[in-house]
Order: sequence, then C-alpha cells, then structure tokens
Amino acid sequence: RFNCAAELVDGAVAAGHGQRPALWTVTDGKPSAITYLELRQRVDRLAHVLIEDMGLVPGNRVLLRGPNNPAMAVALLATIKAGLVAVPTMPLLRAVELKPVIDKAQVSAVLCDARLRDEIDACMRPGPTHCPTLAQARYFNDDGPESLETLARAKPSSFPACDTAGDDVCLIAFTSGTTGSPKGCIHFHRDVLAMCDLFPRSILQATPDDIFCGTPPLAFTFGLGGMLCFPLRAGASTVLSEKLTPASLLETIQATRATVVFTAPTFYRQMAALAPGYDISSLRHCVSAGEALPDATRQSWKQATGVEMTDGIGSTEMIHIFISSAGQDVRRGAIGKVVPGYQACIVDESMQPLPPRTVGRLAVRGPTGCKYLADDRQANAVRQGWNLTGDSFMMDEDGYLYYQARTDDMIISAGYNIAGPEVESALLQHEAVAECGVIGVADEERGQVVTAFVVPRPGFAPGDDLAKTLQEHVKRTIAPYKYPRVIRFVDALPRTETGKLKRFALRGLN
Ligand code: 3SK
Repeated sequence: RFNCAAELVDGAVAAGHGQRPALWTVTDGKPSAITYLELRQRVDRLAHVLIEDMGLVPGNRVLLRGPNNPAMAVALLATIKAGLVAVPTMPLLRAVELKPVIDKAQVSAVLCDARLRDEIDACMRPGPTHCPTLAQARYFNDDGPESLETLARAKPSSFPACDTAGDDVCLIAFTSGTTGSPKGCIHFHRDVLAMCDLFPRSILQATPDDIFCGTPPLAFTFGLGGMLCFPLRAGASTVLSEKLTPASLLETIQATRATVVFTAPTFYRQMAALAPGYDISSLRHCVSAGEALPDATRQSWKQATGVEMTDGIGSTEMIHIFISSAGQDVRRGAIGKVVPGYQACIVDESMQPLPPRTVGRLAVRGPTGCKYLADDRQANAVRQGWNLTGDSFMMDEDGYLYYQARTDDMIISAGYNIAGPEVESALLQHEAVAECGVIGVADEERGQVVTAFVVPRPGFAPGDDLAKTLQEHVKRTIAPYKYPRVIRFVDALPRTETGKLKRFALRGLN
C-alpha cells in the first residue's frame, strides 16, 4: 500500500531534500523557489481543505484546471494525497469540451485557477453545458476569503496521506487523441511511480542536482511526468512557467541553469535559430516528444547547442515515454529502443510477430498500460496482453524502432505504403516550409494520392512555382514515388490542444 503523492513529496523530505528547492518560478527574469518542506506544507494544508471544508471522500473525482504554476502543482498533489482522483484538463478547454470529460468521469468537484473560472461557471449553471454531477468549485491563485489559499492558511501543516493501495485509481487523464471523442485513461498510484522509475531513471539518469523545465502542460501526462513527477521522484527541482515562447524558454534555461528540457520538435526547431544568443550550456538532456522529430531539427539543435536530443514516443494511455533514444546512442531515422522495463514487438493484423525491417503495428507491454474508462475502444487497444498504440513501426535487427505513421495515417498510393510523417520530414528540410501536414486523399486511379498542406515561411510566395520546387525537393530527398502530387498552401495547420497535428482535420481543408 502506498500513496504516490506522498512517495513523491514526503519521500523527498525523508530522503533529506527538505531544504532543497522543489518548484521554481521565474518573474521578470529572476528565479525563486519553494523548498520540499514548503511544498509538503502547502500540499498538506490543501489536503485538509479538500476533506474538511469541501467534504470530499477518497475516490471522488476532482477536475483540475490551470496553467503550469505552483498552485496547480500543489492542487494535483493534494488531490492525490487525500485519496481523491485527479482529472487534469487543459487550461484552454471551453465548457463544451469540459462537459464530456466531467460527465464521463462523474466529476464532483473542481479546483481551478481563478483566472479560468468562466468556463467552470458555464458547466455549473443550467444550460446546454450544465454538468449534473458537478457539485462544487473552488479557486486558487486568488486572495479572496473563500479562495483555496485563504482556507488552507487556517489548516494544520501536516496531513496523513490517505492509505491507498498501489492499484487504486489516482488519475484519469483524458486524451482527445488526433481523432474521435475524448478517452479517459485510468492510472493507478503504481503507474505514476512506474513512469518515474522507468524513462527518467534509465535514460535521463536524473539526480537531485537536476533542474527540469519545458513547455508540456501538467494536464498532459507528458508534462505531469516531465514537469512535476520526474523531478520530485529524483529530489530534483522543476521550473513551472505559465506561458513560454521559444525565446522565453531559452531565457528560462539561461536564468535557472536548467539541465533537462522537455518540449516538442516545433519548439526545438525555432529555438535552434535563436540559441546562439543565450548561454544554455547547463543543459544535459533535451527531450523531444509529442510528435515525430524530423532529422533536420535534430541536426540543427545539435549544431546550435552541441547536445544530442533525446527523442521519445509515449502516450496518455501508457502514461509516458516507452521508446526513446539514449544519449549518444542514436541511429539515423530511428526514435530509439524500447525503454528498459517495457517490451516492444511489431505485429501483423492477427498479432503475429513480423520479421525485422517489416512495417507493422507496434505492440508494447510493461508495468503501465491502457485502461480506458468505460470505452468500447478498449477492445482494440489491448490484445493478448499487448498494448496496440495505433502506431506503425519497423524494428531493425538491433532493436532500434523506426516510426512510420499512426496506423491510420499510412497512405497507400498505387500499391506503395507511404508514411505521411516521412514526407513531412522531407518537406521541412526545405527553407520555404514553416510547417506542413501530409495525408492520403481518395483517388480513383491511385487509391490515394499524397497531398501536402504547407504553411510557407515569410518571404516565400505560395503558388505553382513553389509547389513544383517542393515536389522536386521531395523527389531528391526520399524515394521519388513518395512525393506529394498535390500541394495546398494554408495559413495554419489544425492542431490538438497538446500541439499535435490533427491529420483528420486536414481532410476538411482539402
Ligand atoms: O508522445 C506523446 O505524445 C506522449 C504522450 C503522453 C505522455 C508522454 C508522451 C511523450
């Protein structure tokens, strides 16, 4: 029996890190921190409020809504330490998007940053977005008499953690995915500790001297791990920033001497151009996930900083990264190998293992796995004990894994299998391309035709000439049959709230 929030916070104090910094914020370029002892007190006082003032009981589901800041981190940890189930949500979700989450998870209470209360009000009052299970909401980052901070100040500074079992639920993480309606992924206390003891321990080799920073929201398990749980489990510290641009992330690294950064490929691409203006020599790990990492981005980051990026793929279902490169162990075109603790296999439609260098479905198993909340899609997500992540991959003889596409993003054109992300990666190597997305569009003659949506960089005029130039560039870069026969120029690409390209929405632009 254990409680993962207590393991993370009280565990760090017990390990002697009480006086060390836990959470950093940067205001006007100046970093300041709260220590592990202060963090424990804030978590414990708030846990008293949840149980005594809000009347919540273990197992109740609590929606959390806020940007990356210490109050949001404290709310998450207090919720779990009190034995409640955290349902974190992206700060920008509107009431229409919150309603299916609240209804499905039967959320009874909300803890919300006071600046984001309008949408919660819309979920609580009668009307089309009313959520019948939602009985109360309380606000943090607020100094009113009823605020969570005011209530917490009156409470004792120590709270005995709820006596939970390792396989009690502590988290329901919703994923809108890139298609379909949101899915609630259930995670146990042991899943949270497992994610901390896998990728960060074997790949990052995190120590108490590490300082983590980056962009992924705490509401996304990529951020929950990288921006909060991984650093706490290692007795390290984390910089929580509400809003980051590529330039302000570089400033943050410089100001805090951060050693580990988590962000997505598009950020690295933009930061590489700006990096020479900053001293970011403290960095030792630059983790990229959330989307396929184009080789051009990996190379330009290495050139600008000297640091080899750590590419990874994870999912909300598996809770965090399960395939990753490791330090200098990089093989061109591969993401990396399966993270120690997990197993990976490439299988066909009937779950039969495929030989090396054959494209098939990725199947993964290990200490974490997909457990959807009341969802028929569970039947396709786990088969014979293996998680089918929905990605097509190839594995070589040495166990390096090469991402091809989401299973439903493989384009089959004139009998060729063409991975949309590979064509995107080739297009991105051209100076005229700021962003792009590639899909297959139904075609009588070829079955599907490779179609690219391209956001041109300023200074490059969209039109037939640019389209021809890009087609020739792709033919020279990868196998010529993969070139996009159709190129459409657009101002922006449709993305999910976590920044992933919504390829299905590109169909609507066609
Ligand atoms: O690769 C992802 O999208 C992801 C999702 C959840 C947690 C971690 C990661 C890297």
